[in-house]
Amino acid sequence: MKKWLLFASVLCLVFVIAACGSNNNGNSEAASSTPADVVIKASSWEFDQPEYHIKKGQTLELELIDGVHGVQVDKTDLKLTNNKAKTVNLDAGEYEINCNIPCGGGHSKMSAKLIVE
Ligand SMILES: [Cu+2]
Repeated sequence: MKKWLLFASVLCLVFVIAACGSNNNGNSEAASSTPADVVIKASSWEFDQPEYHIKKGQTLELELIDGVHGVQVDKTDLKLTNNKAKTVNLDAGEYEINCNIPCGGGHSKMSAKLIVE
């Protein structure tokens, strides 16, 4: 009888662990099932690349590594918030991107270039 109880407990534990594991997998699959064409990774206080190249009609996404940041494409109404891909329908050219969320000491240094091809 005790053996059954132990077996049942272990089985429960396995289910709990499996459920946690599949939840995590579900999340990462959801994120990677619609990958943006270009991802800007932001941390405090820099973007991961000095410039990003994108073709008109492709999608652009902001990924936060640490801190809370946003992206504003200068002189346009294109803004990005965390993990929400947007289609870039800007004319070809060079645009400046800045962080648009006051994020602390290095906020004003957070800029990069977006080159639309
Ligand atoms: Cu900022």
